[in-house]
Amino acid sequence: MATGYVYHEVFAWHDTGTGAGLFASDPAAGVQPFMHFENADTKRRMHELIVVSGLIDRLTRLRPEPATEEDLLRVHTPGHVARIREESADPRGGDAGDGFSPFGRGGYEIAALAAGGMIEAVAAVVRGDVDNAYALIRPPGHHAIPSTGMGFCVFNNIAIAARHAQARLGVKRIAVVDWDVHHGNGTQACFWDDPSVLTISLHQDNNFPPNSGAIEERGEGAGDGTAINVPLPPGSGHGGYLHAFDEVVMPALERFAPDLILVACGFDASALDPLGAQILSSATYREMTQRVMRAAERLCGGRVVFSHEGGYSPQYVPFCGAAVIDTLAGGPEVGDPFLPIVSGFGGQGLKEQERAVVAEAARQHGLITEGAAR
Ligand code: 3YP
Ligand code: ZN
Repeated sequence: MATGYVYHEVFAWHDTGTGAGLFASDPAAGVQPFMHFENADTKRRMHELIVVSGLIDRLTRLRPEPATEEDLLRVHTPGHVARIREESADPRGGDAGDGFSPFGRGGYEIAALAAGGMIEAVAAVVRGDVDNAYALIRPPGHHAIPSTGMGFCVFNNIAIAARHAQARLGVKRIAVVDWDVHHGNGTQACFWDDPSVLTISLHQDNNFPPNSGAIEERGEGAGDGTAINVPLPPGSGHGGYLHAFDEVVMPALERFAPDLILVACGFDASALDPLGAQILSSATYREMTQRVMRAAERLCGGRVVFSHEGGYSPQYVPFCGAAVIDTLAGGPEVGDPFLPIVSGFGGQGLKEQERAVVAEAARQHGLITEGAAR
């Protein structure tokens, strides 16, 4: 049992500036400078916990190489890649595309290294060097569409790694499970009409992007039915998310029969996150990881690769992230001091409105399970 791990210190040098969370400061409008939500702290602190807890000694360290232009262009338009490269050369930096995804000078190289980190994690698993892998990369990727970045994402790391795997590593069918609290719109768009890639997004109903990720979004043409969306109501917890796994994610994976599973692993559905309104604990992330591993073992020789996405609690992301990687590496060995508090929050049980959304998503995709039939 070997688990690959990608991290590079330069990921913390991706400079999102001193805005007020989302916006540039603007004293005249009363907007004080502070830190961008997507600053280095959550990821750097997660890496430090992985080292200090000793979890690092159970992992196989993988070295990221920058994604090549050829890799980027399998997913993104030449215009997008060129614009990011040009703005990245400007000492003032630029923006990934929507005005609240700033990057500093050299942002192109760091974003290319993030995508390349995910490529290396996938390649190590496909080569059989490791059984599974976690890419702790920054900037994130799941909102980036072919023509632009958005939502703090510059390049779509998962889509780039998936296309690399298909073009270079002989992988055919790929399933993406996205449990970031925001809709995985970019990944969905990259494979919208492509039946070789299944995208499943569990997200908070209509959070970000606006009006994105409805149950009715299901892919088109040859890809009809290969995009699955489960927009869970705010306040969803342990019971709601695991129910979505049992009734939608697991049967959908089983039916699709992928050769490789990728996870868009955000931690912004945690109870302590400033950008989400869900209440997950590290125990939920542990159990979702176990379920994905079980599906991968049944369907594709255990081949599963995690790509870090959002998650904005500097205190809690490290423990949720360590729980996922610990599980991939055969744990439980790493603890979570927040768990007694967070797992005791009201609303962790499955609620009727969550059951209804999950049932509707399962119905939309013809996924009838024992649980639903009861
Ligand atoms: C982008 C702008 C407002 C919410 C924000 C979401 C970024 C994220 O974590 N996406 O997964
Ligand atoms: Zn997110």
